[in-house]
Amino acid sequence: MSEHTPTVPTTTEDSALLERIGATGRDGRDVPDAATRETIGRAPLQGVDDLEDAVARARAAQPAWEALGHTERSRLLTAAADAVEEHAEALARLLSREQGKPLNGPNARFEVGACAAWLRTAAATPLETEVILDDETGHAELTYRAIGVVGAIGPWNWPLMITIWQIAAALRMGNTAVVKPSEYTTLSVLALLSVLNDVLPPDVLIGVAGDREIGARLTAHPLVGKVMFTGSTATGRRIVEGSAQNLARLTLELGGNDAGIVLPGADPAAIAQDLFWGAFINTGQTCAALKRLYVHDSLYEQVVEALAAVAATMPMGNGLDEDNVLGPLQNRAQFDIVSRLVDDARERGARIVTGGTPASDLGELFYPVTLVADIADGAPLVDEEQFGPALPIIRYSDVDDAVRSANGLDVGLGASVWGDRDEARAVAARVQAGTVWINSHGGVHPMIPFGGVKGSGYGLEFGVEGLKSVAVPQIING
Ligand code: TXE
Repeated sequence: MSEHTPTVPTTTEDSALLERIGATGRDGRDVPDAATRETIGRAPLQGVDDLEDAVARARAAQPAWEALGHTERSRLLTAAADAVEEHAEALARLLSREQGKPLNGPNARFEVGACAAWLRTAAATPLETEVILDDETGHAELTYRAIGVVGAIGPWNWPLMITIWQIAAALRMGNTAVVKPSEYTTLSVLALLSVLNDVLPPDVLIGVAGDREIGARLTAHPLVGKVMFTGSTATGRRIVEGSAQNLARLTLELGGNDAGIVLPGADPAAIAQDLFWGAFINTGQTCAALKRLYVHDSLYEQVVEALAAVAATMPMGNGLDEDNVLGPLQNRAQFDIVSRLVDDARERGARIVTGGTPASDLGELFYPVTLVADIADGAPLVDEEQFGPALPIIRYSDVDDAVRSANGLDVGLGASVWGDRDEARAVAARVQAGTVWINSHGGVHPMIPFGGVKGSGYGLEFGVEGLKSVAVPQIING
C-alpha cells in the first residue's frame, strides 16, 4: 500500500476488496482518492500480451457459455446480481473514493444498486423467436444468436453501471466479454468484475487494465465481433475506424450536450428540484445530464432563483461523509474544462448566479455548483459539453427558437421539455435526441431502450432492443 495514511476511515471489507484485485501490492500505478488525492491502491498495468491472452481465453470459453442456454445463463446472471448486493457497501465505498461521487444521494450506492437491477433485468427479459411468415408460401423465423466475443470500453463517470450496461445483455445472449475500464476508475471496475466472477464460469468475463492503446487494439481485434463503447465523440470516431479492420458491430454511446426547454406556464418552484438533479447528478459528470437550460422569458428569473435556492441546500465534499450529495470532479482534465468554460462565460459578461470559482477549501478538484445566467448560444459553456457542475441558463421568447437552439448542435443524446404535459409532448416530437423526457431529465430504466442520435452515437441499450443489439439475427427459412 501507499505510504500515505488515509484520513478517511476504511473498513476491513474495503481492504479485502482491494486485496482481491491485487491493488494492495507494490506493483502498479498509484490510484488517487478523487476527494483527498491520497493513494488508495495500485492498479495493474496490463499490456498487449495480456490483451491477446484475454481475447483468446474469452474466445475459447464462448461456445460452452452459449451452449448453457438462456435459462442457465440467466440463473448465473441473477446469482451475479446477488453477489453484487452482498458486496454492495464495499463496492460503493471504493467507487466513492476512486470516482469521487458520494455514497448518498443519486450516487455511489445508487450506482451499485443499479448494477444489480440491470443484471436481474437482463436475466429476466424474454426474447422470443419471431415468426415472420407462416402461410401456404412458406415458414420463416427470426432468431437471435450470440456474436462471440464482445469488447467493452467504458468511461470514468458511472464506471460500474456502464460496465454492467455493456456486459449484462452481452452475457445473457451467450457472448463472452473482455472489459477495458477507463484508466481513471480501474480499481472499481476490476473489483466489480472480481465479484461477478465469483459466480460466472472462468473466462466468460475478463478485465484488462490497459490504456488507450489497449482499447484501440481491443476494438480492432480480429476475434472481437462487437464493441460496446461509452465515452467521448472523438474516441467514438477512432472506434469506427478500428471497426474497418474486423467489421465489428458497434454500439456507441458518446458525449451529449442535452438541452432542457422550460415552457411558459411551467411552475418554477415545482420543477426546481428535478431540474437541479437533471443537471447536477454525479456533480454534472453524466452523459445524459441537462447541460444547457432554455427558459421562457416570462419565468426566467423565477427559475434561476428557484434553482439557486435548491443548490444552496446541497452539501458538497468527501463522498464517504454521509452528509454530502455532491463531490469533486473526477480528474484534473475535467476540472480544467469546467474552470475554463466558466471563466470564459464570465469574461463574456454572463452573470454568475452562484459558484464560479473553485471550492479549493474542499480539496484540489472541487468546483461548486455554478449557475450561469444571461448567456447565449455561441458561448463555449453552452456549445461545448462541460461535463461538470456548471449550468448555462439561456433566455428565450419564442418556443421555435428554443427548439432550433436545442437542435443546433451536432449531438443528440437526451433532452427535456418542462411544463404542461401535452404541450411538452408536442415540443418533444420536434427535438432531435434519442430520449426526450417530459418534466424530468436523465432517468433511465432497464427496460426502456436508451441511445443517441447524431454525434451522440448509435445503437440501443436496455430492454429487448438491448438484447438484440448484442446478437446477430438469424433467419430460419423453411
Ligand atoms: O474519454 P475517452 P475521456 C466526454 C467528456 C470528457 C471527454 C473526455 O466531455 O471531457 O469525453 O473523457 C478509451 N480506442 N465523456 O478522456 O477518451 C479510454 O481508455 C479505444 C463523455 O475519459 O473517450 C477510456 O476507457 N478506446 C462520456 C474510454 O475510451 C479508447 C463519458 C473513454 O475515454 C481509445 C466520459 C481508442 N482510440 C467522457 N482512446 C459519456 N458519454 O458519458 C481512449 N479509449
